[in-house]
Amino acid sequence: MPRTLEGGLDGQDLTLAIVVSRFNKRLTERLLGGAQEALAKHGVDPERVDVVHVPGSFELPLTAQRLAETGRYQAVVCLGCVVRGETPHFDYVAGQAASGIARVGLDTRVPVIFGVVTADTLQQALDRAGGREGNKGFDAVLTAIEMANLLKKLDAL
Ligand code: INI
Repeated sequence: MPRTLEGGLDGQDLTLAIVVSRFNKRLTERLLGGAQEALAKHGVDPERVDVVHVPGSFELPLTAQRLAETGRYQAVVCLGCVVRGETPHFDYVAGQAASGIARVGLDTRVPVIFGVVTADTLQQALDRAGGREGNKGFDAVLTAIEMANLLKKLDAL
């Protein structure tokens, strides 16, 4: 029988960081609210969570890198919102945020979670930030918990 390895969603004993962008604050506040809901639902001690605010999504990777390098956190969650209709910078900001976040995870070996809403319209963004399509901040925290637990197991192999 092959063995199966999975992280699970028990957040006890995890220390996490959340980096949240202030750009599109109306939306990112909702993502942060969803993230906090998921932390509480899955037993993460609020005393073991640090929330760091940055100006925009472009600043998420560098900040996540510094946090991951401390060795203090089992995962870092990045929250932001980039709306295509609102900015000619969309491809630069969203692309750099996505590739930077992926690189920081690989370079530091700490799960760095992409909780950035990239949407074509404001309505689409609202739908994904606590509207009819759920809350990407909530989902990002679930991913962080699962990956932190999974990597703990892989470290013990
Ligand atoms: N930052 C975002 O998080 N979302 C955006 O939609 C956005 N727009 O529209 O440009 C945005 N720009 C700011 C950027 O993230 C940086 O803070 C800025 O360029 C300074 O480095």
